[in-house]
Amino acid sequence: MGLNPDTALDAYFETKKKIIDEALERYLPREDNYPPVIFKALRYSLFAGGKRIRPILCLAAAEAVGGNIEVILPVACSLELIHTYSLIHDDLPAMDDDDYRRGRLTSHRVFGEDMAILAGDALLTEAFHLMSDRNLTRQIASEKLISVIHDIAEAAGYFGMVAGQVVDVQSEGKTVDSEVLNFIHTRKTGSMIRAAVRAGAVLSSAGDVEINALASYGWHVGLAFQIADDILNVEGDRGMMGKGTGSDSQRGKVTYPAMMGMDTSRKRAEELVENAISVIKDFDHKAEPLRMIARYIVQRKS
Ligand code: GRG
Repeated sequence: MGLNPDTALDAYFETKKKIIDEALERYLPREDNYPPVIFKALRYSLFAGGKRIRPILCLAAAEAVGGNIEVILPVACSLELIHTYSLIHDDLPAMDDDDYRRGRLTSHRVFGEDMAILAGDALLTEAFHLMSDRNLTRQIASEKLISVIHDIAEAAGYFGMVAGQVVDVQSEGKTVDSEVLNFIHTRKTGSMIRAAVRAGAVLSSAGDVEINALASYGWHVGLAFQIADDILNVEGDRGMMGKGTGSDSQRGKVTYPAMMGMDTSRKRAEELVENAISVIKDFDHKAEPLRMIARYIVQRKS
């Protein structure tokens, strides 16, 4: 009997999310540390109901090559710390100026701009602290761990997520070509997703062919993820998304639907997902979660 893909994926997400949430809870200092406001602020955003897609992809890539997910949990969780920092800063008045995220007031609306900036800074810094923790360096060969930390730093930094964000901000209200659009999407969102998948493979001692295939899978689903995000910003359900829709068009953001229309955007996202599945076609049943996640990325409602 075949598995019902929706039920199988829901169960997979639920199991992995629990593992990640419990690990984050263990790694992050409690709110009664001094000064409490910073711990309150970073926990407020970190435990606000995010989907945990980046750490889940990291663990799914590890499983696809027979890796041990317990060992790599700190790296998977670090990806969520970096992601949460980027959302806090992205919501600031100087950036997207959003009041709601994940159905709750944004960090700066609750803790003030100063604390929101610092909570983002603390999360970004803690990610690298956690990835270089002695417990991890004892269990993973240092050249593999350093290669992953290096790749994640590049994906988050001025050649990755920050570069995408800079061009995104600078392009608001302007007419740009598809090269600029793809630069924004592949850097702002795609680079961290690709790095998440690659990290799971490298830390599980995959061979070069497998690592390259999984990194390519990550690149394809990363771009598809941002196109799906653009589509949801136009026609998503406000309740399910936990934030308002239509903000991209109000701000004159460079998006797939604005540049190519809905139908072409949907087709492009589906094509990327098919390509992602195709580059891992030689992997066995252990890569099934990666295939399901790729399909979910364009069908998701939040
Ligand atoms: C350095 C000041 C400063 C700011 C940096 C780099 C940056 C700000 C922002 C990154 C850009 C960004 C937020 C891209 C959006 C990516 C995206 C699709 C976010 C939504 O991700 P989901 O759907 O969110 O995984 P959840 O809520 O599920 O975690």
